[in-house]
Amino acid sequence: MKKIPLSLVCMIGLLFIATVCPSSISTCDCRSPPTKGDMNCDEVVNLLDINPFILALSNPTAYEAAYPYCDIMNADCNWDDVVDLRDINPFVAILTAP
Ligand SMILES: [Ca+2]
Ligand SMILES: [Ca+2]
Repeated sequence: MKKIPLSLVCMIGLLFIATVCPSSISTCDCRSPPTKGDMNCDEVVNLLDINPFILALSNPTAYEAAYPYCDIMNADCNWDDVVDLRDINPFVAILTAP
């Protein structure tokens, strides 16, 4: 995935957790851009994402309470705009990708 410079993303107001944006830019409102499978928003997909992924599928409200700065749509690993059981296999594929 192509990375967009943080300063650009902040300027167009799309993004990011406010604390990572330069203080001179006030339009950040901000969630991290989607990284499919990154369910705890640490910008990597690894074993630590399994439990939050399961939580997102089984109890979206609890997921959003536990990870308020994460986008639950990171669990939409098959890109069909729905978080459901069909995302499990693509999630596993992302998790196990070299
Ligand atoms: Ca993660
Ligand atoms: Ca999906």
